[in-house]
Amino acid sequence: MNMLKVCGRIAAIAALVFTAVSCNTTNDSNPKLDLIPINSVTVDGYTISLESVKELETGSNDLFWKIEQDGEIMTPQSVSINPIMDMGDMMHSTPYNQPEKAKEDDRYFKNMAVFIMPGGMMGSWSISFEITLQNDEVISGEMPIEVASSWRLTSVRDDNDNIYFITWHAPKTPVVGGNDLTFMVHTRESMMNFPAVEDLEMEIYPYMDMGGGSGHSTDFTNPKASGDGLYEGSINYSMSGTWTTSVNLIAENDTLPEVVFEYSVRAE
Ligand SMILES: [Cu+2]
Repeated sequence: MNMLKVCGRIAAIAALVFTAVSCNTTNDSNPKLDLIPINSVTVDGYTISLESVKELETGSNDLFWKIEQDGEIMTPQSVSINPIMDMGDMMHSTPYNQPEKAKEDDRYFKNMAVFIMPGGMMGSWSISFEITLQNDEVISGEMPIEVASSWRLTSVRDDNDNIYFITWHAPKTPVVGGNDLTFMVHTRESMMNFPAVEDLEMEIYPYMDMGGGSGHSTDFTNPKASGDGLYEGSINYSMSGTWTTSVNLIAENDTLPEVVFEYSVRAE
């Protein structure tokens, strides 16, 4: 093969690769949203709907907000929320951020909330909202929600009784092979304020108990702080089945008591 042909071939491959990459980028910014309804309330003739990719549970949740009048979707100027758990003798909030226009689908506003307790016997959750429409009309109300218990949230306290809520943010469904691993860590400054903690060190250890006193770990990298309370590492699972991952937070050179996440890893 002469040099010209080789170069032509490389150019052709490069063009193909470039096209493939462009297509991927387009797809990634517009993934198909597969939402389920969580609840909806009607205020002053407007229907406010809360949707998510799954039933709400302890740990991190993406909340999608939609506002409709007579079946027509409205795009508000802003949506402001506040999740509250009413526990009878006290109320508290949870770590969350404010909704912004969803990149995935401009019919929705989207925010993240980490629910720190399940609803039920202990108390009930609701999200108060205030929505400013394009015509400056403000609609406000409350959205009652159910929050189920999950394995994705745990907490630990330091010697000074500061609490750290540790959320297993990703992978949502661990699978055999390489997984990007993301935790979130929040603390509690008051019952209504749960800021992200950005300056911790984190050490993890994934382990599979094979029974009979034997077990093994697998390849992993310790998560590192990447801002906004996120800690990013990886685990490459060698087998499907039940795994545990212990997490040690190191705050100001103090190693806090170990917490353990237990979950199943799917074959694919
Ligand atoms: Cu509570």
